[in-house]
Amino acid sequence: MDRAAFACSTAFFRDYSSASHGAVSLPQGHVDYIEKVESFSYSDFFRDYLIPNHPCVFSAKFTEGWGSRRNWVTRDGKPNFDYLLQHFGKAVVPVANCDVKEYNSNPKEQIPLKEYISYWKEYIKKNYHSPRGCLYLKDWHLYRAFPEQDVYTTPIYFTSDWLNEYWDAKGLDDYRFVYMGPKGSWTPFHADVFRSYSWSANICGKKKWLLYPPRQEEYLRDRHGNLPFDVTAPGLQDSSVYPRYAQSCPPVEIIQEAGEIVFIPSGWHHQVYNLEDTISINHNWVNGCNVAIMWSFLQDELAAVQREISEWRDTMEDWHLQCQVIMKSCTGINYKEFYNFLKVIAENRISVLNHVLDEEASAKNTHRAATSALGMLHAVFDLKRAVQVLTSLNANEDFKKLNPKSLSPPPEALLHHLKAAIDTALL
Ligand SMILES: O=C(O)CCC(=O)C(=O)O
Ligand SMILES: [Fe+2]
Repeated sequence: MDRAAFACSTAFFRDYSSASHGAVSLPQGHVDYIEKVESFSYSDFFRDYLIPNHPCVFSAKFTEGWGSRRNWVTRDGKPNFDYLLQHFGKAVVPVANCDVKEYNSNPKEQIPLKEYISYWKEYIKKNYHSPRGCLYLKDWHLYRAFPEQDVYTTPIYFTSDWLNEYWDAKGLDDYRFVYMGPKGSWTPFHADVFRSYSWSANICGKKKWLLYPPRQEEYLRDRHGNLPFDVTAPGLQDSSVYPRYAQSCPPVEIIQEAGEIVFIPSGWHHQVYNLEDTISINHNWVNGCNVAIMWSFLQDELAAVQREISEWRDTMEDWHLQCQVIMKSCTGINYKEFYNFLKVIAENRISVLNHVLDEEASAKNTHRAATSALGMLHAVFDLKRAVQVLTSLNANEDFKKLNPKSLSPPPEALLHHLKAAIDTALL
């Protein structure tokens, strides 16, 4: 991370001890547009969007230097199929069929990119029709498959990213994706994995986003408590099926043009349309600002599993463990892994602090000492937020049932270690 970008305010990371949890009062339909790169610092983003959990749109100036914007797009702003074929043709990519509903999603298959691009060309030629339906390439881990390609660099605003830091270290997964789809392809109503933030940049094309602030989705549930697949479906007007729909506010609407980046806050449900042939790059990420939202989501997920198998609670000896197994397979993470996630991030931050303190001790000039201090503030902020969530996790009755003392290190010892590191850093 470019430490100079934290230069705005040294008090910055200390002043947000209570997470906002997404209580939002946006002026109806208004989303800020960030025009200029030079006058928008990391601190501005942190204060005005990350902490309050508000969406915003970055102008195309923020993606101007990206290789994908130069190479993946033709002069007339369309996807450059030849370039994509040449560089990635052999890749096998996940493709969803937008015309078919399977539970609350679209069925997916894996096909070679080469095949997807021939389909896409043919689809355009046949005036956006195909017997195969409207296919949308989504959630392709392009960066993981082609890390050496000059595609994009993550803007500094999105680089405090615990999710990818943790899963990169495990070497198994990441949350960095490419989407490509013809005009008319779309993503059904959802909130992102673990209630993470998302940023999404259009390499070419145009998207329409419909966003609902946290808790608005409660008005969109049907009488069984299920969320809609398509929030624009006329069926939502039927109050015998969607009893609270009349009380819901209209969504915040964003039209995102080529080159622009949309910031989707934590826990905001959304539905997305490609208004033209569109390619986008997106990351999901969690950091000290929304990790409490992730933790509260995980508690809701466990409660849902517990309700689901409540009838076996008294007869199954390892019922609590079974709930964790099911949670892991449905949600992608369980309580022990969440503990490990917080531990890995917190230990990484302690290494930063130790490194900074060593550097400071040997710093020969004030400039070096000052930049060290800025990196340190962010590390201390992260540590404080990790301590808050770990404290809540450690006090949680379901977590206590999982024999936490057997964890390495046990939570009490880890918390003690982290608090001592914070105190030393602030001395
Ligand atoms: O672009 C899309 O179709 C969906 C993207 C999305 O849901 C996200 O970035 O969170
Ligand atoms: Fe999303």
